[in-house]
Amino acid sequence: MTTLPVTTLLVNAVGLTAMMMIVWWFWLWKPRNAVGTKDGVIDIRVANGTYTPALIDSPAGQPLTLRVLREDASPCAEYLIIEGLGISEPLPVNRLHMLMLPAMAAGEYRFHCQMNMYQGILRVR
Ligand SMILES: [Cu+2]
Repeated sequence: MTTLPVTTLLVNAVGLTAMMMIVWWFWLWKPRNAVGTKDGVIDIRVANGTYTPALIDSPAGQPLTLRVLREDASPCAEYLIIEGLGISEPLPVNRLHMLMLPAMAAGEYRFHCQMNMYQGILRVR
């Protein structure tokens, strides 16, 4: 019986951990701490790989204005895509960007960057 060198085991452990983190980030991650809209407006900050807030509650049948401030200049954060609404919006860097959404039917609308790194959920109910 041969014993694996410690370095091989270490490399495998690091690789496995990285894979688990990728799975968690892309498929298992769910935002917590929902933030409600105020008078049909919500401020969203785009920085450090996350939208803040990433979970937004908005009343059904009411238009919503997203006031988005993208602080992350990396191309990853360039587009804000909202599923189910057909929105793919380029975001300027360090400039407040208004995005008007029409009155929406109740449901969950995922939003994310074009690479799915930044993720969030808009809950309309
Ligand atoms: Cu991205």
